Amino acid sequence: MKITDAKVIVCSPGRNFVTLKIFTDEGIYGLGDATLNGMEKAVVSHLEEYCIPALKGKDPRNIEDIWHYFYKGVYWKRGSVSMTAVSAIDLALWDIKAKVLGTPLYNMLGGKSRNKILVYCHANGKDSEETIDKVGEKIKNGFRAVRVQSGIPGIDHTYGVPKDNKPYEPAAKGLAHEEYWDTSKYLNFLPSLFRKVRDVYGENIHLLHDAHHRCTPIEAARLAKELEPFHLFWLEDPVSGELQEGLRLIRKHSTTPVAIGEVFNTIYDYTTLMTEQLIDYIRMPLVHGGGITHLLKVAAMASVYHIQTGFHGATDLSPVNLAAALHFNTAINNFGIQEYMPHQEIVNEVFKVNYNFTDGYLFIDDTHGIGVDIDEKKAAKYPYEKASLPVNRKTNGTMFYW
Ligand code: CS2
Ligand code: MG
Repeated sequence: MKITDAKVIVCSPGRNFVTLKIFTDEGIYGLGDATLNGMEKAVVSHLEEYCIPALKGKDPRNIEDIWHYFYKGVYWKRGSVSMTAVSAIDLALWDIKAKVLGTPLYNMLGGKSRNKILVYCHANGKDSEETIDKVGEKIKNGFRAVRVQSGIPGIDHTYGVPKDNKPYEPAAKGLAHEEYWDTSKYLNFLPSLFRKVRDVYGENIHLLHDAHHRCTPIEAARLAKELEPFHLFWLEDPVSGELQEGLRLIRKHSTTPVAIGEVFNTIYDYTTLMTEQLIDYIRMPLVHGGGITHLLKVAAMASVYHIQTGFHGATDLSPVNLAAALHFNTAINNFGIQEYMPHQEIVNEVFKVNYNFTDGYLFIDDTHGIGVDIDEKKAAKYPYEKASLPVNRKTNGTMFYW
């Protein structure tokens, strides 16, 4: 079997997506998500200039060898752009192999460890009151786990809260706009929000929160300690992950579970975090973390340290990634939870999906392969529009993490 060609489909049904389509001489093709929010064209160029020419002629069944060809074979390795390209190739090859063998992808990953995938949704409001109402709405919709984000008194606009009633999409058209941040206002506000949420809804709902890389280790330790009484399912990205040993301080002060890594792209980003048991969930998604081939290795190493998966699943990860994640989550033993920000309806005009949400869980069907297809004609109706993630400054003007 040979790869005859591949192409990159860029479209923007409500937001930008990048999809790799690999063709073979047996008429079977595979899809991979190559979307990197705000940097889409960098991945397109990497795939078209460097990867696709090298893919042609290879046997698509040799997934492990091709993975290492594009990892070990590349001198300037790692990083979000190149690893998103590697991930897209990997997803497409697993899609092809499962289609050739006439089976849904999960059967190639060990078969079913579960029949349904626990998911968490987002509840966000401009203030505590609106946020608490939104949590109630999500519970009524059947969700058993809710990520809680709120506007913060004294900060004009912050991460995770839409500026208007439109679906939350952090990337805005054109160049990056600037947002402003005040960590002390955030730290002084957040525990009171979770106290109110617990007072209203009690303990029988999983609550999560995303600190979005914005604390120093000691600030994160304070936050995790003060959130401890509210029994969060996890506190996400408490610090920026570059300094893995920075998370030691959080562990010293709190039993609040920690999730990190949606911006990571290889197992090497996790080695200290895992071996020193500084985290409880891995967030690194298939689309940015080396695909199925690499995440199988990451999840296996995580299982040694009682660490579970909690894959990133925001709307800027396409239905191809989400479906592949559901196959992965179906099969592995140390699955934890899956983020589920439903894509806008318009996205389903372009991507034909094989999953559905019921009563707090996602269910995937037995379509062969990953099970998602893309309608190229419909995709062409929604051309790419440059969009950028915000940049963030502290209120004293200092550039900071967004
Ligand atoms: C967030 C993301 O879902 C999350 O946990 O961190 O929404 C993130 O801000 C976006 O994916 C960035 O593109
Ligand atoms: Mg996050």
